[in-house]
Amino acid sequence: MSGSPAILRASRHEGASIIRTTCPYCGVGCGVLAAPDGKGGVTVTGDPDHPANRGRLCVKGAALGETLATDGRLLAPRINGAEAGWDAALYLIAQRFARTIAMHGPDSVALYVSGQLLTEDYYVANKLMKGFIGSANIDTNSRLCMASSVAGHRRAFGTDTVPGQYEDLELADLVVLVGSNLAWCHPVLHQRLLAAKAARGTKIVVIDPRRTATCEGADLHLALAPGADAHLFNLLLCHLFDRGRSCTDFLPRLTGTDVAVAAARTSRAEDTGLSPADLDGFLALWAGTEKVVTVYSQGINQSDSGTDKVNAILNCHLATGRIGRPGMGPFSVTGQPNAMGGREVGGLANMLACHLDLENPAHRAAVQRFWASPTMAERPGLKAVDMFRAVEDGRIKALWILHTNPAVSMPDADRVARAIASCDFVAVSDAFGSTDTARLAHVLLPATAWGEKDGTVTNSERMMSRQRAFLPAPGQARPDWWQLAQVARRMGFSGFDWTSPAEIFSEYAALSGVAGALGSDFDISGLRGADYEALAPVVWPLAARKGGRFFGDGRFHTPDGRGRMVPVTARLPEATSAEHPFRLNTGRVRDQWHTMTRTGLSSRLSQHLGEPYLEIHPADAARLGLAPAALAEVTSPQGRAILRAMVSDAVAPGHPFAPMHWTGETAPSGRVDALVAAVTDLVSGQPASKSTPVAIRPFSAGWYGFAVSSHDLAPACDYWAKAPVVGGVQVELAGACAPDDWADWASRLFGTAPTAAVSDPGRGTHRFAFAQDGQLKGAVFVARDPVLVARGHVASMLGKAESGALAGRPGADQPDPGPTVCACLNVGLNSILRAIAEGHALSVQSLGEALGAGTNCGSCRPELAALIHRHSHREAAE
Ligand SMILES: Nc1nc2c(c(=O)[nH]1)N[C@H]1C(S)=C(S)[C@@H](COP(=O)(O)OP(=O)(O)OC[C@H]3O[C@@H](n4cnc5c(=O)[nH]c(N)nc54)[C@H](O)[C@@H]3O)O[C@H]1N2
Ligand SMILES: Nc1nc2c(c(=O)[nH]1)N[C@H]1C(S)=C(S)[C@@H](COP(=O)(O)OP(=O)(O)OC[C@H]3O[C@@H](n4cnc5c(=O)[nH]c(N)nc54)[C@H](O)[C@@H]3O)O[C@H]1N2
Ligand code: SF4
Ligand SMILES: [Mo]
Repeated sequence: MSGSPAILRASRHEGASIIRTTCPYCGVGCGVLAAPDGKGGVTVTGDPDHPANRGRLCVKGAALGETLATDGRLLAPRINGAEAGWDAALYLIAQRFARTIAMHGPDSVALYVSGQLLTEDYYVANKLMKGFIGSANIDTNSRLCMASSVAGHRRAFGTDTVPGQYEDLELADLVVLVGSNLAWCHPVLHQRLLAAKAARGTKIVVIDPRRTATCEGADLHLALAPGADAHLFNLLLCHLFDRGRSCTDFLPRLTGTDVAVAAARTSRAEDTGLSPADLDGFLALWAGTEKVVTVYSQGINQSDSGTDKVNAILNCHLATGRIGRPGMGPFSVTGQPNAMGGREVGGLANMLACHLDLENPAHRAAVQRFWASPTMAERPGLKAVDMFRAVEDGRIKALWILHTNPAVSMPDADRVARAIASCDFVAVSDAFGSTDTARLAHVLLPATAWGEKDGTVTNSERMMSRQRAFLPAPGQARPDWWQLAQVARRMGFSGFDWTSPAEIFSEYAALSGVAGALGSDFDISGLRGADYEALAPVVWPLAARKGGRFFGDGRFHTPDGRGRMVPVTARLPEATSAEHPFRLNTGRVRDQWHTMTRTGLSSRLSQHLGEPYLEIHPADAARLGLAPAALAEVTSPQGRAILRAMVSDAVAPGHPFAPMHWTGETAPSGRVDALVAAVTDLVSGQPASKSTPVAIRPFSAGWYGFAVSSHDLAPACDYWAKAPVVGGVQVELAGACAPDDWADWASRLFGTAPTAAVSDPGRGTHRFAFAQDGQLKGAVFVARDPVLVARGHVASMLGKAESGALAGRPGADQPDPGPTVCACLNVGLNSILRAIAEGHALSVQSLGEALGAGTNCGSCRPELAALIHRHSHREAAE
């Protein structure tokens, strides 16, 4: 890999420096150039020299500069809500941990960490817990994310090793995307795939019960029955053997072939829910294409049989020898920016560092010697769901949560929040002090965030890249590694004296050399003496002879060196019940990141899908009497949520979808994990976040409202959802019972009396404006049905002349652009539909030429294609 300078002397910004760093969002791991303007602002562009993205960024990466303001940041440590010094806060954590361990043993404390920690942070957390506290009660949100892939890899390969590289998607003739919404969740990798398709005609198959934006670029969408993936890949395995498509040269490199095929024979075509034509077409295509990559993600991992599903996929690649060679292989794409780094470092409760085995005494002894540690964890610790159960029942009495928001993102989230609230002692490290989890902490530690901290991350293709600081730490914020090391030192442990991430990285690289000598594939000791500051993106294994791929030579990391075929008896998820007849699927939207603490700060990113919603099939909606844009009340045995109904045939009847992003801060009744059952995979402990049985009925709203305000609002009603707009916030509102006096209600909402009002009590509509010196500061619209106003237009009037605001829509000379589709160039749905209707847009390219839509980052191009597809057809049909 050629060395590119870490700091580019300015060309575009006179006198300023441009820093090379890596995007803090998804596992694609795009290189970023950050150009600070010296006044707190930063211009962010894609790094043309980074091999992962070659200059491209998706809309989240492109909007990074809009999320760096320090308003709302946690700037000083707090103890029980009161500001405190670092020393007091660190001492308190060390004392509470030490005391709890002395009284109740090492397993009475726990760390819950994150795949967004940098490798150096992760290394310190793991060393502290496993080597010095002597318990493996350290688990990570990667348990909710990658655990089934980790377990599947270890069963098949002997280690958790991802065989392939991104370029395999460009070299393949067939790419199968299983349970992956690549267009929204790994957008730059998706763009690379589409470019390869345009260049060489790559066939793309999407396997997802839901029609997603990813289906737009695909040749075939298999809307299989929820959870039927192992049946499908079992049928494929049988087909491969029955048609003589297995690889006779590779089979001797494998064990367990016969039992795997015998188990696969129990799967039936009808279990997949696919038509015979679609099923046969897929089997023939996969079997007949040598260069095939099967990409999979949360539709596979987040299942109560996720590990088996992973192995059902791996079995097909092993049986054909289509693994670890250019353009071939199974490819589990990681979600978080350092999910892979955390796996390398051994961040999970059942792993040791550097792909070593926690349960292997020789491995433990070697690591203990290297760390010169007093004690070592000898058995796996509690996995995330069990860890919070242990917090709930008091087995864990002191907990430290870093860089994750479990009160929102864990299944059965209300119960998890109650468990955290009931714990004797909780410390939380976060960049923000108001998250749902931070609000439950006794000690709150301010963390430096992206742009302020230094370290390394590893992306989905095992490429390690540097994240570099280009902004000063705000207030007293400190990096996570420093916080962990300081507590370790205060607990009396030695070996935590680093003064920089570079020193930690060097120690880690040295440890990987010890692991390498024990046979581990993760050996980056060659990077030990490297210039950390200038470290260019590098893929391991470092030895070039492997070409960056594993297993193509038929050598695996199992004791006998052979790959293992795993017998998979496929089963479908538990049936739904009469009481909870719908199966709730959950996941992500294009422009938000998880619990929205950062993407939720950008008004641009909040325009695309800015409110919690339930995507539900028209037949279900009709049967339930649920009108489009009405509110749905969703209940499960775990909890309740209220979500906006998005009626759409993209989902199957009985199988609605809801995004996971909203929180107590943004939409308290839109927290989807309050509904999700904490059912886990027996092997991996990963929760099944995509298949909770729920009941749905219309929320009987007595009124609906919509407000904009230049200051933050704290509504008190059954439903509200907040999103930032330029110069303020917009809030959707609803309640079961209408207040007696709307003017009084509006005054309380805004903390001041309205300056203009238009009411029609007969029709139940009320509109209030709030102005100061003639400038609009706020407005609220109330109606008996979902409020029909041009939201973007009303929001854009904030700070402008008050007159006309209560009309709720632009004058006749200004057409309403409608909800945003292209967030970069701010192009709305209505404008796009008009261009299509007027015949200006027969392709994504001509739409771009006409309106600019889709011409910047390209994240919205699949949606533009879908709109053209649907609406030009409709025009033609009408
Ligand atoms: N915009 C955005 N991008 C992100 C993130 C984000 O928050 N926002 N988060 C990152 C993280 S941490 C992760 S883990 C990744 C996740 O990336 P993905 O896994 O691609 O995203 P999800 O939306 O969770 O789920 C993928 C798909 O699985 C489908 N699915 C559900 N059940 C089944 C099933 O039984 N079988 C099959 N075949 N499919 C099923 C869902 O319909 C959904 O479309 O995204 C990363 N990228
Ligand atoms: N229903 C459902 N639930 C899911 C999923 C799903 O598909 N469906 N997906 C699961 C998956 S795959 C994942 S990965 C999880 C993600 O879930 P979480 O990890 O809980 O989500 P984030 O919002 O990314 O949380 C990161 C936290 O770290 C804080 N932070 C930002 N920068 C820093 C920093 O530098 N240091 C520290 N200490 N803190 C910082 C942020 O403010 C935020 O509070 O959600 C899981 N939950
Ligand atoms: S695809 Fe987007 S979110 Fe993912 S790393 Fe690249 S710029 Fe960041
Ligand atoms: Mo994830």
